[in-house]
Amino acid sequence: MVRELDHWIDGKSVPRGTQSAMTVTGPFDRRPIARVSLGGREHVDLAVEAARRAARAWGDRPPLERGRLLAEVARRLRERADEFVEVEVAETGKLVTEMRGGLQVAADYFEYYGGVVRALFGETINLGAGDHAFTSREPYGVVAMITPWNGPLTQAARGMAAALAAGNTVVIKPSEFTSSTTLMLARLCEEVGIPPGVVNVVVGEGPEVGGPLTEHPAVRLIAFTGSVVTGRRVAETAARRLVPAILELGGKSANVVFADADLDRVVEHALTICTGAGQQCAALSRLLVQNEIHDELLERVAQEMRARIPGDRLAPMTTEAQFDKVLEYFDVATQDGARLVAGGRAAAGALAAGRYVEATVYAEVTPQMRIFREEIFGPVLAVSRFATEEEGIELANDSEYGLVAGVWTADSARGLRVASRIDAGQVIVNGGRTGIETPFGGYKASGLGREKGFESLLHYTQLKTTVVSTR
Ligand code: TXE
Repeated sequence: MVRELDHWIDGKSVPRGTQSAMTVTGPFDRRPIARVSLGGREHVDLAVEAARRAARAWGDRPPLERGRLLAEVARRLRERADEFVEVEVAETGKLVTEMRGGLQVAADYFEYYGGVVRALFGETINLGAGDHAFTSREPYGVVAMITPWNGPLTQAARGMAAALAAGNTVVIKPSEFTSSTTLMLARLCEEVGIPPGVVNVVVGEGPEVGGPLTEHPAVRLIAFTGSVVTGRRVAETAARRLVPAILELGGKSANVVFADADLDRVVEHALTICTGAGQQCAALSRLLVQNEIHDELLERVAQEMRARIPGDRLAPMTTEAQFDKVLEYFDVATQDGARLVAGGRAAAGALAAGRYVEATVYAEVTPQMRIFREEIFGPVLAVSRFATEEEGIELANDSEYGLVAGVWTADSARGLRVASRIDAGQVIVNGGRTGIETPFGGYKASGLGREKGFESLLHYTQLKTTVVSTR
């Protein structure tokens, strides 16, 4: 079935009319799956205007009321899980099991922010008798959100839930390749009673929709998830307009494994590079291994990676451009002299109809090689070796990025010591579990600001200080 996707503005679907549309082909067999309206400035203007009109009333509602509506979004998302999962899998190529988990996470965001917004308080500041000073957290008004194609539903839910809980209204531009579940989510918000104009979706391509959206004078905050190149462009616009921007960009995250680590757990965790076929910003794509255990760990990881058969336990690349990009990196790795240990090719046979690549491992990867430095966004592990703790930390930090890092050691003092020295927004020691409660975001080129956790709610509000004379 080819889905027809139109904008959702002010509680209504905006028919395409004579407007042009783009055909999206699916990751499993490259057959057409959707026709997406190619929006432009006029749709952005309509959507932002609707969001601006809705902002005052929505921001004035008691947090309790907004929270209850968001909790209802969570409940209905779970109720309609199969439908959302099916559509998201068709567009992204994710494994059904992965997306079932993703659906729960999306619902959790609405539940969490719908509840925690009731604990969003200001402070009173003691200036002595005669003056009463207090702070309050106010919404910005219209928030622009731009999301990518690797986790369309969870990424939309993550920003929307926090922004809406805090009393903002939103205009979202999803990736042109994966717009369906964002549109479904916007309709669902309407169904539970969130007023028209509070959530708007404009579909289409980056420069034509994302550009005018970030430029729009009524947009007071921009939340962007995507590449560093586009993130920089968005940040430049935000700087010129003097509006804040939350940027969640890419990563080349290091997983640092010391000789005393529990290798069974390391192997299992290292395989998370295959989640979403490695198309995740948080992927631990550099495996840095202490010399003593290097050969053993490399062999064990490579063996498991070879067992990740594409189509069965490994998803395809979502877009054709991403498929081409990964294949290009296979050539780059060979030219740079990395040693191929597993994979390194597109999947052959019947799977060649889809955008499948093999789970891939390169060894003897050095900091001079491009696969050490550049985000591939595929199921590709770059393995390097180190001798001392100091060297491990240095290698981990030898990156333009700083989103996530892993540390594995039986020595908990060393775990904490190394975690404190690594330049990353989130460090996971011995496979510690993260949740929607744990703030997430980058150091260095991996971004600005934080998503998730209570911290995110603060980002979606601005602080006002009020001082009253009681003299
Ligand atoms: O990203 P873009 P692409 C990385 C990953 C991937 C690479 C390229 O390495 O291989 O980026 O992906 C919109 N103004 N990540 O090219 O272009 C676009 O329509 C405003 C990491 O797909 O950044 C989409 O909605 N918006 C990442 C969104 O930006 C513009 C997730 C992201 O697309 C725009 C995705 C413009 N001028 C890719 N141009 C992560 N952090 O998880 C495009 N867009």
